[in-house]
Formats: sequence, C-alpha cells, structure tokens
Amino acid sequence: MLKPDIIARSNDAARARLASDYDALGEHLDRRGISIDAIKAKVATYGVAVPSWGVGTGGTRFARFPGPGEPRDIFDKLDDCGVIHQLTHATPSVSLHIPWDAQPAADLTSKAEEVGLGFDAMNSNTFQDQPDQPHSYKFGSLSHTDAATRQQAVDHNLACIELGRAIGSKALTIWVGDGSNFPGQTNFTRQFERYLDAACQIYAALPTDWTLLTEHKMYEPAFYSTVVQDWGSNLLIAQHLGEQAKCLVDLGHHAPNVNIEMIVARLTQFGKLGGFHFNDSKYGDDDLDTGSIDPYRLFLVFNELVEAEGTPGFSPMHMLDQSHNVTDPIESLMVSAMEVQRAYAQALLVDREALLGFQEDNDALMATSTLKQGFRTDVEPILAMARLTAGAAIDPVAAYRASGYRNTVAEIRPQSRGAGGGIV
Ligand SMILES: [Mn+2]
Repeated sequence: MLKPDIIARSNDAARARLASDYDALGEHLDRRGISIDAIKAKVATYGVAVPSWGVGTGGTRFARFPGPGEPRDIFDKLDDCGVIHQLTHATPSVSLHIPWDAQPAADLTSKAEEVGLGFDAMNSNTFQDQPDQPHSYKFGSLSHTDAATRQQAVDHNLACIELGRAIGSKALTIWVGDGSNFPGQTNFTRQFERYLDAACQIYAALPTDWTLLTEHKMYEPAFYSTVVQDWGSNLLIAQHLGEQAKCLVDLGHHAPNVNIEMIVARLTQFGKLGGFHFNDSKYGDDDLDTGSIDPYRLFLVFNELVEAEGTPGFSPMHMLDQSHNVTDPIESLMVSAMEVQRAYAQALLVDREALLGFQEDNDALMATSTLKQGFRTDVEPILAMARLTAGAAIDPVAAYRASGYRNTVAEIRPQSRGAGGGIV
C-alpha cells in the first residue's frame, strides 16, 4: 500500500482547482434541478471489481511484452489491487480465477483484509489444461463428448464454489471455450444438452445465497461454433437452471455494432441480468480498456442500469475484464474503474421524467437530446470530489506515478519472461 502522505501531497496540488470546478458544476446542475451532492453521494458508494488476472500484463496470440515488477502470485496481485482501490476508492473487491489464484482460504482472506479488499465472483477455468490433469479440454469441457472429462470440469467448478464460500464470495462465473472449428465437427443439439446437464450438476451445489453467472461469447477459441455464443443461448441456460442462474454480459463478446444496451434491457426485464464484464472493443473481443473506444455505448448501458435501479432483486455484479498489453496494468485498471464510474454518474444526470414524456409524444429529437445531455456533462469534478472525500486521490494516475510504486515492487519481483502468447 502507498503511504498516505503521498496521496495527500498529490491532492494538495489539485485541491483548490477542484473546489472551484466542483462549485461551477454544482451551479450548472442546480439550474437543471439536480443536486451535485446527491450525485456525488451515489457515485461514492459505487464499486466495480478488479479481475486478479488484470494486474499482470496481457498479450495477444502472438506475443506478450511484460513490464517491470509484474505480480508473481495472487498475493502480489492483491497488493496491486489494494493500491488501485486506495487511489480510486472505486474497486473494493477482486474477482479470482481458479486455479491461477488457488491458495488456502485463510491466506487469501488475511491478505485481502491487510489490503482492504473483499472477494467478488469466482471464475472457473476449464479452457486450458493444468499440470497433472487426467483429461484434456482440447475438445471441450462441460460439453465434452467424454463423460469423465465433463465430470472433471464439473468437479473443478464445485471446488471453485467451495473455496469461494470460504473466502466470502457470493457468485461463480462460468465461461467455457467449448465449441467447434469445422462445420459438422459437433452436433449442436447434443453438445448443448451435455452442457446443460453438466451445468445442472454445478447449479445443484450452489449455496442458496449465491448466483451462478454464465458468460456468453460469440467466438474464440472455437472459430466455427461456440456452445454459449450469444445472449439467447445464455438466457436459455439461465432459464433452464433456475432462479439463481443469471446471465453475465461481457461487453466485448458480441458482433460489432450489436445493440448491447438493448440486450441489457431485455435481460433486466425478465430478471436474468446477473452481471457485467466491462471492457471495450473495436473489432472483436479486443479486451481494450473500458470506455477507451466507445464511451457513449458504456453510457447507454448505464442508462439502462439507472433506469432499472430500485427494481426488487435487481443487483447485477460489476467487474472489469480486460487485457493490458501496452500500459501499466495498474494505471489502466484505475482509469477504467473511473470510466465506469463516469458512465454511472452521467446516466444519473438524465432527466428521466422529461425523457419519458418525449418518448410518449414520439418526439425522437428531444428524446435523444435529453438522453445525450447526461453524456455531454463533464462529471469529472464529481468523481474527483468523491475520491477526495474518501481519502483517495484527486488524480490517481498522477499520484501513482509520483509514488514510484512500480519501481519499488520491481526491486523484489523478478522480471517475468515474455515468450509465448498471453491472452487473458
Ligand atoms: Mn469476460
């Protein structure tokens, strides 16, 4: 963790300017009938989970170019995640990936407590083979043609639940790479039946206060067909399994130009929106930093979420899931968490009563202008003031760079090797 005086010094340089910007924005919002302090209070309680795998440098199918001081294990990762939360006050929990992060529960919880974090959803991994694993996932896991391989994948998910229970997690996220690379390679129906059967076994072991999140993805690693390829298949799974099964929407897992915010609305309407993996995308599952390509789409997703706020039982989980190939992962994760928070704040500013009126009157131009007014508002002073009030940094990236954290950890963490691909 960083010494508090590093953050205080950084904040002192920006405090007066922020106060003036906050007052100016407050005056502007007041004219729109919005209390800036009320928005700030809501933003201050908002949190998005950091993926443990996100603090290491990612890569492509071709190569990975590691940076200095990369985390060696989950305990180093939790240190990095602790710094991200310390500086942003926007990332109170970490999502673990098993077996990458498998360690005794007591060690995980004591480290998390030390760095002031909790645990978000557990993520199972049946898309790669582990050392000493009897059955290979080369041709699938939960939907494999071989019963013993399916059972091995089910057992792994049950182990994830068991560890998650011991560390205070409340959800399991399942994503499988199962699919096919050639037309005719698999029977779509039989393969999906096998998947559903295996998923039912996992669902049966779910604690009563847990959610089972299934994540769809259009393609990759299977390039012809994928078992859980779209939100339709995902919804069928959630409906088939039961009440505690819900759909997870990863923003990058759709075809280009797909109307993701409408998928969010549909899943919300039928009580099946379970959570998000936030990231951004230009062409496919690019895993780019959240809000870096299309911040308006992120805002439109949050517009649906704010619209649904207060609906009984509506509490989707929010996680980042992205790969940092050319940036310091800590900086990318801080900026991304703030982008998610920004979209939330902007969506809170939408005049919903006016919007509904224009919708009812079929005034398309005024409806879309009303919506966009939220997006056009620069809410940075609200986010920065929420951070300052919480003891975090007005400018997290500046404070992080001034702290020299990366160089400090690089002294104790050996340079990691860069060979090979590194998709995360
Ligand atoms: Mn994801």
